[in-house]
Amino acid sequence: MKSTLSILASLVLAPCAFATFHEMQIEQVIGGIDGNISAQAIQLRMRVLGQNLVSNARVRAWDAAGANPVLVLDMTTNVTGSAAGSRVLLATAAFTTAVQAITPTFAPDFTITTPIPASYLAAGRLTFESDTGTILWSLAWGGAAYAGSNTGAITNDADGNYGPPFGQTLPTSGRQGVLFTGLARDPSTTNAANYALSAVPATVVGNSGPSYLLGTLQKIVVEQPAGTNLVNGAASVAFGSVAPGNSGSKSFTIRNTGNANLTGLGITFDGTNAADFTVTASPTAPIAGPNGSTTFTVRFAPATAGAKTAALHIASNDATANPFNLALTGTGLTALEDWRLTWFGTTSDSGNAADTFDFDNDGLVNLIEFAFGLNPTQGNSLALPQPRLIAGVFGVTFTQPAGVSGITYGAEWSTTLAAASWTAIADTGTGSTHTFNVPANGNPQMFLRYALTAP
Ligand SMILES: [Ca+2]
Ligand SMILES: [Ca+2]
Ligand SMILES: [Ca+2]
Ligand SMILES: [Ca+2]
Repeated sequence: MKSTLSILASLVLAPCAFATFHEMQIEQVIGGIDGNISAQAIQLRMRVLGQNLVSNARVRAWDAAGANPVLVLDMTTNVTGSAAGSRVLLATAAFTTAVQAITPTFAPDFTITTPIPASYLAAGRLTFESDTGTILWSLAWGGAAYAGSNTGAITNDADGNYGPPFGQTLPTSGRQGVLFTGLARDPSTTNAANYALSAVPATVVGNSGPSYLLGTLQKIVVEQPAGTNLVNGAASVAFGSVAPGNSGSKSFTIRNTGNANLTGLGITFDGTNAADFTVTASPTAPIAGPNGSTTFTVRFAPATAGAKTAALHIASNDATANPFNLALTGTGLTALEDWRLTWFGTTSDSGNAADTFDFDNDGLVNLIEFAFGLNPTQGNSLALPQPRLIAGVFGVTFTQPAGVSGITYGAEWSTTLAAASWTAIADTGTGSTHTFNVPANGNPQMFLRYALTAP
């Protein structure tokens, strides 16, 4: 008789190899979505196999004093998945609607009809219990603001005390929850040590297995100008024409339309003329979602004249657009093109702006007007440096005007003006000073003409 009793006792105390519901964690609690506190979810997780008989269990919520329990849900059916680590997902209809907006196939295992009361969200407690009131897991939150009991059975916590509570309130304003950080098999030690805020967006899992995101992942959108979306890998941003020594800048907006933070921003350039483009105002990360934004500025300062191209790459943690790639174009103007643009509204060597055209009929073609810093729209031929005879030397000395470049100054002399009589004179000036001198050799008359070349 004595030996029979001892066999019965060992059967009761041994770990349950048959189906039950006791070894269960409250893995995650979400108190609301985007401030909607009617959108709540509670995710349970089986510590060992065979904990699927949850019809024998219920979940209750308690206020900050550990009083006024509310029956959140009394499960009256079981779930089928019974492997270790299987989840049981309880969610309100509003929560289901919110997740279905992202993933239409989402459905929880049980629908909560009595959410955790609003006044319990700052500090309170949730208990996973048997239908007869044995507390099998406890999660209290609110830190010192929760003043109630933390005790329960020793089934899942060696000392039967789940306190101290998790240190923060239940998150309700975003898309995250309070999450058990241990493994499925792990017991409770304390709520303060075992729980943390989940990633954003949170992931929920039901008994059938699939994971559902409680929102969208970070998503980079790049705008230029603000409000105009650029297509990754296809968009090209034109910086236009920039005069020598000048620069042009454009501001870009980076927006995050996902729920998770956009981080890891980095901007690089490559391509033929990458050195002509620089970031002068950097973006600020992380960019909170949805619809957080930052800006950065790119400066185009061409070192030389001509068409310029480069590629801009924006690195981020966006899994589908990393890096985000844009083409950049611009044109570096020559001093002469910039001068044409100033006086004639065009950069091209044609029409009124043609190098060989004398727009103001003062005898000086446009190229001469440019080379000597004259006004091409106003007669001023006498402003041209005039040759002089000094101590038997005929010639001219002048300083090249500031801002004039790309011109090779030359001069020729003649005593007759006859076409074949012109002789080139060497430029003996230095730097921006040009000197063209030729011995007079007693000639009764001498003429000097300028011979300029431009690229
Ligand atoms: Ca029940
Ligand atoms: Ca404990
Ligand atoms: Ca002229
Ligand atoms: Ca003129």
